[in-house]
Amino acid sequence: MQKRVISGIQPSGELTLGNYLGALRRWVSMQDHYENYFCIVDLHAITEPQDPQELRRRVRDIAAFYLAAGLDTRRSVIFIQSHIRAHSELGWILNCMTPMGWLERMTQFKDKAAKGGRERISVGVFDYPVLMAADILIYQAHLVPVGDDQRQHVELTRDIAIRFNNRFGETFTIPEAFIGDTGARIMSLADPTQKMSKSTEDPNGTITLLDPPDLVRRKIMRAKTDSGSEACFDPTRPGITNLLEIYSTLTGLSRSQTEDHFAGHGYGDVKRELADLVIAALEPLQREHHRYIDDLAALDHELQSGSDRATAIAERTLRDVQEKVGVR
Ligand code: AQP
Repeated sequence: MQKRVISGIQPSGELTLGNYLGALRRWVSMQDHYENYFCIVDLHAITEPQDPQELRRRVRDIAAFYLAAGLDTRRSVIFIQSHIRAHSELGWILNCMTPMGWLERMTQFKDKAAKGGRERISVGVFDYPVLMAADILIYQAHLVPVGDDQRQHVELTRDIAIRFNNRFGETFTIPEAFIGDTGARIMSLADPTQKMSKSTEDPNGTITLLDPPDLVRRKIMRAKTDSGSEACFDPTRPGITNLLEIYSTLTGLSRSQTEDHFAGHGYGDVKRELADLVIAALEPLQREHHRYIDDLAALDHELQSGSDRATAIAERTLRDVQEKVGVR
């Protein structure tokens, strides 16, 4: 029996090169080896204010990118989280069994609370790891491919599942985070100490998957680097390290092969070559994306059939949990 995999992306902004290298491209490469569930987690996106029209547009836009990147609906179940009501229902039950202290320890919550202030951020931001646990546990997933920033949330999911199983008997598969060696964390081009993010305030730091070639080139050529000149991976030089990381992820070269490739070349050469590489990688992705967006009826049909397949599994787990807890 193949192991089951689940992962998702929030429609909280335009997809970035970080989402592509850290998530999408990895999912595509895993597709043949697992039973795959990939969703667009719109209920997570609304933990921050979203424009409703824009949110609906982005959900389809991301679905089109899933398909454009090579996810194949014959091998992967692709669906929208909010279409499967069982996620929210299981989320509530798990809420009732998760200590607040566990959530207060989540680094992402602490960062957001520090930036936004506890009076401003929503309960959803605090509670989102529990909904994420429901997203994973409801499919009895074995593996969760995520970037390393999500490792802590998968650990929490395991803790919640173990606690539930101990109290009510074997119910949930205990999942594991599946973190890649490269592409695990692509950093902002403007501030390489920060993750490249969809919802970033500085657009120069982020390459979005729909950026035209001239914009990609401009952003990479202006990427912040340090005062050194040698192109090598060095944690004290996050700017050049990030550019080399993107290069090695896209080419499949190891870190030392990447350093050998650029031996004797300055930062300008790295940037020029990287810009060519990123533009070439985005070109087919953008072409395919347009093709899916041009036929929204077909896209919606694929999403509906994904929802039907996901619902069948999710309802089975939910029913079992409800019976064990005594609410059915
Ligand atoms: N910079 C990144 N490098 C590698 N992987 C990344 N991922 C995101 N950014 C990078 C991976 O993409 C998947 C989707 O994540 P998400 O949408 O649930 O939220 P996120 O991790 O918070 O992504 P963003 O782009 O940073 O969104 P915002 O700005 O809304 O917070 C995950 O597998 C993630 O690891």
